[in-house]
Amino acid sequence: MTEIGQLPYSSADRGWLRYEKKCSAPYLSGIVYHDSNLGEVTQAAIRELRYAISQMTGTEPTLTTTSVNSSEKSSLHNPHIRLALIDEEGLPEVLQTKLLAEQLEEEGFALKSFPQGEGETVYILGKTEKGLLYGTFHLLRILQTEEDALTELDVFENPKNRLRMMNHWDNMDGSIERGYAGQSIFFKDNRFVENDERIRDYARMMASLGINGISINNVNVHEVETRLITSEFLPDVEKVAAIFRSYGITMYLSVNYASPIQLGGLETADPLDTRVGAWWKAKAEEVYSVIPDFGGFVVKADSEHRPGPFTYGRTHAEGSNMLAEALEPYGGIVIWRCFVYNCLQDWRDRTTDRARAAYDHFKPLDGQFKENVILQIKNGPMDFQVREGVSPLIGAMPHTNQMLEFQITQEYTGQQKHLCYLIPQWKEILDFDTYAHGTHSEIKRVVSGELFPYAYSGITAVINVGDDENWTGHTLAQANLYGYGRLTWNPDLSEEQITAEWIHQTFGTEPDVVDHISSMLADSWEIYENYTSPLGVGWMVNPGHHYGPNVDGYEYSVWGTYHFADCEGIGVNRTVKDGTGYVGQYFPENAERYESLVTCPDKLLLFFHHVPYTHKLHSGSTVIQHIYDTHFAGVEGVNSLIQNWSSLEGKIDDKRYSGVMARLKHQYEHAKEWRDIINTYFYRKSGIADELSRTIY
Ligand code: GCV
Repeated sequence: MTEIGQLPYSSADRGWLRYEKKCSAPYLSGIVYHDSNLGEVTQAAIRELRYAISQMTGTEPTLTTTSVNSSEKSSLHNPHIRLALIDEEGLPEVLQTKLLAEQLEEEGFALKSFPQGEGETVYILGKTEKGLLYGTFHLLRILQTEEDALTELDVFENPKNRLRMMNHWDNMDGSIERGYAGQSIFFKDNRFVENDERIRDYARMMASLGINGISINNVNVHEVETRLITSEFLPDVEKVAAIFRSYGITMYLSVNYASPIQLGGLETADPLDTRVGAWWKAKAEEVYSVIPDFGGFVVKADSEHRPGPFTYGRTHAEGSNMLAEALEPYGGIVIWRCFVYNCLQDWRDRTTDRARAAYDHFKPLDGQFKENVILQIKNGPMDFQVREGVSPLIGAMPHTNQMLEFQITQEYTGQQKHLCYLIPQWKEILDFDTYAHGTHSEIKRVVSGELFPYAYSGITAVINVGDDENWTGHTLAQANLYGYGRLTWNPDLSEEQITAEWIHQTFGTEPDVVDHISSMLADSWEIYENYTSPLGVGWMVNPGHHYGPNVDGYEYSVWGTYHFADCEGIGVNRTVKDGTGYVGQYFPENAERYESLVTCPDKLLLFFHHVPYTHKLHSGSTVIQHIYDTHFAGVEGVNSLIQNWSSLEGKIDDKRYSGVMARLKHQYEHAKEWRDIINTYFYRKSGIADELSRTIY
């Protein structure tokens, strides 16, 4: 029998794969599989099942193949878990249904239970080995989360998104751009790490959520990372790719658009120069000779000083198509980021607007991209703010593949020192109706490829993981990673379900623990927004590292601000009537709503309008009073997070309890600093006193 191998790999925190809830269903005593399915992905599934069952029951399950000799056959008559492909010989007739054959997709799975011996046998069914892996993790999730899910299992799931990816911003020196949880798990001292145990654990965690693609290096590709696609590093990339491959995850790399110059000795990277195209074709051949199932390239071009086709007067369609041609023979794709803007633009000229940039650059190119190019679009037009409008580019290009980019790493949302649960934000974005094709043109339907017949589409995110023992710095920030993965599989899952699943698997099912952590997570985005970022104004952070309050902290020059506050008022006028015109990039239903002060939601008021401090909100409060009130409320909110968490002392292991508590205490002090700096600034700017006469300076 093939050696399946043992878990766990590393000594890091087990995240949501702890399997601490005890279970005793008879079928947990054995695992049965068919020899011919035993590829490495099925082995990963069996390894996980065996480990999880030992944790849950205290006993190792037996492993049996369906081709066993007669002496071992008896175990096939007892209840067990059986992994089976739907076209496998010997599958009970009742499972050979039309539904399964026709509706189960490549990565989908079904879980079915049938009476057998003194209990029930559970079938994990897939069309492919990946289906078996995802079905396995789903079964384990059910066992860890639901009270009485041990009998009559009848589950059928296909993923809603084809691409379910992670983007790392890891540098080969070991640092992580916008990383808040230690150093890279892939790189150290400009080489790959030698010990790959963390990578293996990470691959398991990601596969448990259905993630199927990873790009391991920063989109800002420096000199050393440019060499990842050379013989110097490709064998190492393949070693890591092999780990992910065994968990059904495909490897991608971020590449430097100027590679033909830096690596190839050409004097140009002009996409229309035949030497450049030929160089990339040869490079693709080399990459695929080492990594035959390589996914493709992620590209940040013409953005924040990165090279790109603009240097040669070429469009982004011309730039990306040239790369796509090189990858096409191997089935590879180009993931082309739309975060393209002029970071040195002069903000004193109030008709230019960074928010317009992605749409202005890309919308006119709709239909000009090759089929294996996908545009990767950040959820908002600015940059992962606490709150901003949704990118109007999403849904605006029916003839061009699109995917959505979220940021799990908390660059602007407290850097994993503050608690900020992002699932509610992402749900709002995914559920946002673009009206791109009538009503019900939600973002989730655009990026799942339901709305327009995209060849490729999906969701990706900048990951919040590093080599900290608990992966994410703040233990509760693991919930963002978990929830992100679950939403990429099924964006219709509710916030409540995701939260409950994560807590049950991570902290157990005791009602007190579940209630307190649920409410902490549910409240945390609003609390953070309250003391940092009123009414969609965003970005009042220190330039560079983006942590802590700095109301006028404009990134690229001394004279800019992101909010245009003066003694009369605040906010960016993005209207069509007399502003930057950005509002006009939305489909009419949304454009009309945002254009008018009467219908623009309070939460985005200052993102779309410049108004006097005395402007009355729909809530009845004035802008200035809202700023004061929310900043006081925000600090109170952090206090309530601390009270909630304190009540769990003794119910959570000391290590995780005290780690979280230390972060909450820091958050409380920092929230006070935010409150005082912002309130003082706006009191001085406006000269209007707080109606409640609280101390604000
Ligand atoms: C990787 C923001 C971040 C940068 C990041 C960039 C991007 O500007 O601050 O660190 O660079 O977004 O998404 O490319």
